[in-house]
Amino acid sequence: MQETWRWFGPDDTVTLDQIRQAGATGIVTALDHVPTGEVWPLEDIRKRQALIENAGLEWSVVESVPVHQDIKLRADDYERLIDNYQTSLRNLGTAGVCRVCYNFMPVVDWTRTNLRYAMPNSAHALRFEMTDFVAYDVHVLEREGAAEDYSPELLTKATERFKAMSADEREILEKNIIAGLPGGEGSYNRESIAAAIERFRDIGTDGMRANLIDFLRAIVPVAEESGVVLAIHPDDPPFSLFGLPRVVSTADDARALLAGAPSPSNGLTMCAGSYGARSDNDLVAMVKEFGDAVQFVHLRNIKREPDGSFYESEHLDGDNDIVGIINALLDEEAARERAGSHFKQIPMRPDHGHTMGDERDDPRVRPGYSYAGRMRGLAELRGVIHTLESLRNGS
Ligand code: DNO
Repeated sequence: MQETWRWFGPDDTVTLDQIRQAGATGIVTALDHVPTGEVWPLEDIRKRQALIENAGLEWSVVESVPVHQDIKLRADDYERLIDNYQTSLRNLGTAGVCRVCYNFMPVVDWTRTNLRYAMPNSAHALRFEMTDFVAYDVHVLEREGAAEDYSPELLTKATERFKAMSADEREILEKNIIAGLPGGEGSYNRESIAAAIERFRDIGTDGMRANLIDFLRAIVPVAEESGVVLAIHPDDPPFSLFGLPRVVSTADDARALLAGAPSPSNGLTMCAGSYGARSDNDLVAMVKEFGDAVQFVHLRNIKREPDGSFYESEHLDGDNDIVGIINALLDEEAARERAGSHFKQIPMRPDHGHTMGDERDDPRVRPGYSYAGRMRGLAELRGVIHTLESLRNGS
C-alpha cells in the first residue's frame, strides 16, 4: 500500500516537509481555488504537481474533483458541467495524475455535529450525534415535513436537546452542519441550504441513482481514454440527511454503480469510516467482493451507537476491523501483482485523526486534519501493514 496524506495546498497548516517527515510518500490534494463545475486548467494542475514533486513527493490522488449539484440533479447547465468535468479528467490524465476521488452526496458533503468531542484522554474527536442533527433539522432549520422523517422517540429527545441548548451552542451546531467541513463541497447559510434541499426534494432514490449512472456513463469512458481511474467516495454518514436520498452508502449501492458503467476506470474509495458507520456493511467482505475496483482507501475507525450516532475513535480501536480490512487489501494487491496490473499499489491515507497536543486549541487547525493526530494514526496503521506483510513473507 502507498502511504498518502491529504494536503490542503500551500495554505495548509501542515507543510509538505512535515508530511515527508511523517513517512508518507504520496499526496492527496485538490485545486480548491477552481470553482465547482469549472475546468481544472492543465497549467494549474502542473503547478500544484511541481510543488509536490519539488518536495520529493508524488501527487497520488485527487480528492476531490467535486461534482456540481446541477449534475446530481440533471438540471440547468448540467451538460456544460459534464463537458467541463470530462476536460478536467483529460487534463489530469495528461499531467499523469491518474486517480480521482469524488462523491455524489446531495446538498451537503461529509457532515458532523460536534468537532470537539472530548475523548477520555482530552484529545478531541469528530462526532455525529443523531439527536443534535434532528434538533437542528426540526427546530432550527424547520424543514417542512422534517418531523415525518424521524421516530417519535427521537423527536422527543431532539426537542428536549434543543430546549437545553444555549444560543451559542445552537450557532455552533448550525455552523458545524451547514458551513462545510475541510475538503467538503458546499457552504451554506440557513436560507441557501433550505433552497438547496428543496431542489432535491422530489428526486427520490431511483432518480438520484439514475443520475449517478448517467453521469458515470459520460465520464467513465473519458477517464479510461485518459488513463485515469475514478474512485467514488461513499456518503458520509451513509444514510439520508434532510430527507434526501443517498445512493453510495451500502454494498448494494456500490454494486449498482459499478454495474451501471462497467470499466476498470470505474472504481471505489473504500472509506472505512463512512461505510463502517452502518453495522450492515461488512467492510472485509466488501474489499473481497469489489477487489480490483478498490482504488483508494481511507483508513479510519468509528464507534457506533444504536440510533445512528457515531464518533471517530482511535484508528485501531473501534467497530471497524481495521486489521482485517488491511489484510484483505494486501490480498488484493498480491492478486494485482500476479496479474501484472498497472495500478497494483493501492494508496491509503490515515483518514482524520484526533486533535491533540499543541494543535488541540489552535483555531487554524482543520478539524480531523491535525498533524499529530494523523501521524499517530499513520504510525499505527503502518505497524499493522508491516506486521501483516512480515507474516506473509514468513519472517
Ligand atoms: C472527509 C472526507 C471528505 C471526502 C469527500 C470526497 O474527510 O472524506 O472530504 O474527501 O467527500 O469527495
